Amino acid sequence: MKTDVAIIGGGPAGLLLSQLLMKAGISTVVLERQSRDYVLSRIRAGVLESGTVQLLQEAGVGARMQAEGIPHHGCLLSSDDQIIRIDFVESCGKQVMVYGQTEVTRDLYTAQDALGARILHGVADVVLHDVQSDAPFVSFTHEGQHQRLECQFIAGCDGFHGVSRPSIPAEVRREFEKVYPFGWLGILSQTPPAHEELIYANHQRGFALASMRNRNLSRYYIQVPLTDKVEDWSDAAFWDELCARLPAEVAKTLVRGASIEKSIAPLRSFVCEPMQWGRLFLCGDAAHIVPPTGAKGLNLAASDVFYLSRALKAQLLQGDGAALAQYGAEALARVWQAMRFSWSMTTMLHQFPDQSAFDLRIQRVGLETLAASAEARKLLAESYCGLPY
Ligand code: FAS
Ligand code: PHB
Repeated sequence: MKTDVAIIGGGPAGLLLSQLLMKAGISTVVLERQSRDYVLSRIRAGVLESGTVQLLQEAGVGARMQAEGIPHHGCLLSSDDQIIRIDFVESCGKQVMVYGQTEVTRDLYTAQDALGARILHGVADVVLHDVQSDAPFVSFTHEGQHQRLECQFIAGCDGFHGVSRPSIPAEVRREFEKVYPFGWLGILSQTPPAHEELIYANHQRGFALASMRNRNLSRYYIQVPLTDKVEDWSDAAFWDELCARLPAEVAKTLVRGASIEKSIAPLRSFVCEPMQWGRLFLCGDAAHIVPPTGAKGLNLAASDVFYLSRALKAQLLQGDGAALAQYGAEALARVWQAMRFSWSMTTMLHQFPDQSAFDLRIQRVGLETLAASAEARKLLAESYCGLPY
């Protein structure tokens, strides 16, 4: 089997990269460990930056997003019953799109099928070979057959637990990590959202987030200790705790309902440098992880894909390798900005087990500064809506 670009991972990063490259006449093969149904069953991100929206439209997968997505011009931060609105349009002239990652992935699969993309599901034993040479290849098993995929370049889009990042030798990699001492318990319910905009709630009982997927599908999260298990939380207990943390005026009209999905996600900040090694290029969660407090995970995958697709097109269509040589440095500059923003939102809004009175006072001053300063709200809005590519 031969292709121009072998893509490991059929999540949003791998699929979007394949879509953009194929539309430019570059051949790809996507190797995905899970079934398509499994990939589409994962409930993850909910907010798209304007850059991500534009890239999806460039890829030809913007129609349903524009029809069913919900443009948001602001979000709320609350502390007990104090509410601060971040007006995106007034602060930075931008907006975000509320449209679930599951739907983005579904649209990408549909578009890839229409292009006749080669996406192999259920692959196993993926190994990257000779990535430092000019003839790398990937070996794997698929439907019981051992396969060899020869290619010019390999894109590692296989997420945090994939095989691509470890294919860069440990002595070459520099990894930066911060693990947070709590997780997010999230539920999906077929109920109208608690508010028309997202609410990020700082409360002495812990962080909470009121989000949504559409006007009758709500997504809620509460901070929980790492020792908690999903089975520890009945729906009733979740709703009670969520309402205890949201502003009273929101809690009293919040519509409860049965959870149709319930899961706990750990929170970490992680960056791997470099993001490229020889003819291997890491993209998305394979290279970095952010706590979801800043809604950056999926959006960073999109900006990586923007840089990598542009560089691969220059190399493969014009023989110009300059951008490809700079891919990792260019992507990392934006990754670290988003890393800092996600860390700052997480430390400002969560309760930490070992926090001191000083820490609590700093949190309070951070929120008071946002309430008092249009400049502070502008800085937050610019990062939340997405810094330029
Ligand atoms: P993905 O992990 O989505 O995709 C990688 C793909 O590679 C997977 O389909 C996997 O099956 C496949 N794969 C792995 N190993 C392989 C191998 N050896 N061979 C072949 N295939 C392999 N971001 C937000 O912005 N907001 C959120 O609220 C949010 N919530 C999240 C909740 C959870 C539980 C998780 C895990 C992440 C969340 N994220 C959130 C981040 C998430 O949206 C990621 O940023 C996004 O999925 C990144 O996309 P990819 O880089 O494509 O990685
Ligand atoms: C979500 O809707 O899942 C979501 C939205 C914003 C975040 C995190 C998660 O910051």
